[in-house]
Amino acid sequence: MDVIYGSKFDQKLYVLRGDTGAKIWSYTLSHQIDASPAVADVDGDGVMDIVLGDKNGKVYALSGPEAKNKAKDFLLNPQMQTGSEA
Ligand SMILES: [Ca+2]
Repeated sequence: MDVIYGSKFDQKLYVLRGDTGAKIWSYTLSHQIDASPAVADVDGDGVMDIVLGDKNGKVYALSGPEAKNKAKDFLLNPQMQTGSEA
């Protein structure tokens, strides 16, 4: 089993090999991660995805092993956004 965790310190989500602890991939969010990531197949393509939110109110849905190419983000509540991104 692999390990998924979000770091408050460098704003990154990490996916690590469960047997060795080696990094498989990471993804940098625009703000601090302030909640545990959830795993589910949200787009129904048969590949598990990772869903997590950042401190600025953005929710990210990252597609399994190709997260860097398929990363999508959207605002859960635009009124919570305080940064310059829109
Ligand atoms: Ca999927």
